[in-house]
Amino acid sequence: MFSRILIANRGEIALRIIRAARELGVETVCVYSEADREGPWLEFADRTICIGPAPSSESYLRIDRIISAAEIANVDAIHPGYGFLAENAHFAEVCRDCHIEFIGPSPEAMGLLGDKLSCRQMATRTRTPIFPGSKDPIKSQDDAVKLASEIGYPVIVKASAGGGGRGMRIAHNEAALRSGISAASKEAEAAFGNGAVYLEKFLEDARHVEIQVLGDKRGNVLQLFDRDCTSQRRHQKLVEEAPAPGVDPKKREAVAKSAAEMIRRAGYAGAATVEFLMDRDQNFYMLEVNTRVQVEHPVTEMVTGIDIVKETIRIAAGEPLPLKQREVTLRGHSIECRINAEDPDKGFIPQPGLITEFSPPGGPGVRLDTHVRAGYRIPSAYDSLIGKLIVHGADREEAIARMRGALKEFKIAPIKTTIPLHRRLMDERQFTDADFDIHYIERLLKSDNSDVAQKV
Ligand code: MV4
Repeated sequence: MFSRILIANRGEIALRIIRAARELGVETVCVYSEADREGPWLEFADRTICIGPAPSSESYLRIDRIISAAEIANVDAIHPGYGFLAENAHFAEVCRDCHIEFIGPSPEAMGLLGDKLSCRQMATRTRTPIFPGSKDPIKSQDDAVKLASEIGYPVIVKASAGGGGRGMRIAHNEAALRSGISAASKEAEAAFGNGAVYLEKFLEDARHVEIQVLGDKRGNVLQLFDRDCTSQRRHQKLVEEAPAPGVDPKKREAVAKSAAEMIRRAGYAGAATVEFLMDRDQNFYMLEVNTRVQVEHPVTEMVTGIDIVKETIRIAAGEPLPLKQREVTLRGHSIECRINAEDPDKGFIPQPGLITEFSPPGGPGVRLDTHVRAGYRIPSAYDSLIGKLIVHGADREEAIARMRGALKEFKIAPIKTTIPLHRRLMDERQFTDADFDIHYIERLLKSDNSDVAQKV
C-alpha cells in the first residue's frame, strides 16, 4: 500500500478521499488555492500545500504546480477526485512520467473510453447496446444525410471528444442536420481541439441509468449495478438513487454484465461509470463512459456495502478486487440529494457567502458527505456543491420517508440552498412513482414560472 497520497481536489470529495486513505493507513497531502485557505477539510490532511490563486486555471488545473507539490511532499500517488484533472489523459501521463501513481485508469484506457466514437466501437465488440448511428467520424454532410435517412429522424450530432452535453445538435430534418454538423464540429474544435462529430438516433424522453464498474490491474472487473440519475437540470444532477427503480432484474443483470465487459476489454483499472439512456420499454442505449469516481458514488456504496473510494486507492496500489461478482449483492434502496448553494427560485444562481447556521440531520440510514460547517464562507470561484445528503432504507418507500425527515431536520442559513426544492420533490407524485424522464425537473420548474406569470 502507498505511504502517502496527494489529493488534487477540494471540498467534499477531498474530505471523502482523506477518510478513505485514513482507514487504509495512508497519509494525505492536500493542495489548496488561496480561496480555500480556510477549507475545513484541510484540518484533516496530514499536510497542506498552497498551489496558487483562487481561479482553478491558476491552481487546481495547474499540472506543473500539482506535480511540484507532489515532489516536495514525496507522495507515492495522486488522487484526482472528480472534475478538475480527473479525466485529463495528459495529466495521467505526466504522473506516469514522474513515477507518481495516478489513482485512476491508464492514459490509454482513459483515451479509449473517453473518446465517444472509440467507446461506441468498444460497446459494439462487447454487445453493449448503443443507438443506431455512426461507426466513424462524419466525413461529409452528404454522407451524414444518407446515414440519417437510414436510421430516421430525429438524429443527434455529437462531438466525439465531448461529453456531459457539450457540442450536441438535434436535427429533425436534412437542413437542420447540415447546419448542425458544421456548428457542432466548429464548437468541438474550439472546445476540445478535435472537430470529429458523429450521428446517433435521437431519443426524446428517457431515463438516465448508469452502471458502476470497478476494474483492478489484474484484469478483474466487478459491476456494482445501477443508479438512476434522471432528476437533473441542464446536465446538473439533483437526485440520484440505487438501484434504478422499476428495472427488470434480468435486464439489469444483462446490461451490467455487458458494461463490465467493456471496461475489462479496455484494460481499465479503477472506478468507471457506463452511462445509458433507458426508454419506456426498458431498452438501454450506451451514451458514454465516465473514467472517474462520480459525485453520486455513495448511493452505490450504500446498497452494495463496498467503499468505492477506498477501492480506487487499493486498486492503484496494485491490490486485487476484494470480492467475486457473485458476492456483490444489492441490499435495500439508497437516495442522494445534492445540496447546492444555489437559489432555485432565481434560476439556480450561485449563493457564495458566510454560513452562520448549519444543523445537519441524523438518525438511522442517514449519511451526510460535506466539508461545510457553521462559520464557513463558500467561495465564489468553484462549483456550488456544499454537500450530499444520502439515505438508505429497506426499500424505496422507506428511503424516501427517511429523506423527507432528514431534509426537514437540515437547516442551513442565511444562504439559499436546494434543500427546499428537494423537500418538495420528495412529495411530488411523479418522483415518488418514479414516473419521470430527463426533462421532468425542467417541466416542473417551468410550470411554477407560468403560474407566477399568470398571477402577475
Ligand atoms: C442523447 C439524448 C437522446 N438521444 N443521445 C446529454 C449528455 C450526454 N451525456 C448525452 N446526452 C444525451 N444524449 C441520444 N441519442 C439525450 C441526451 C440528454 C440527456 C442525457 C442524459 C441526462 C440528461 C440529458 C438531458 C438532455 C439530453
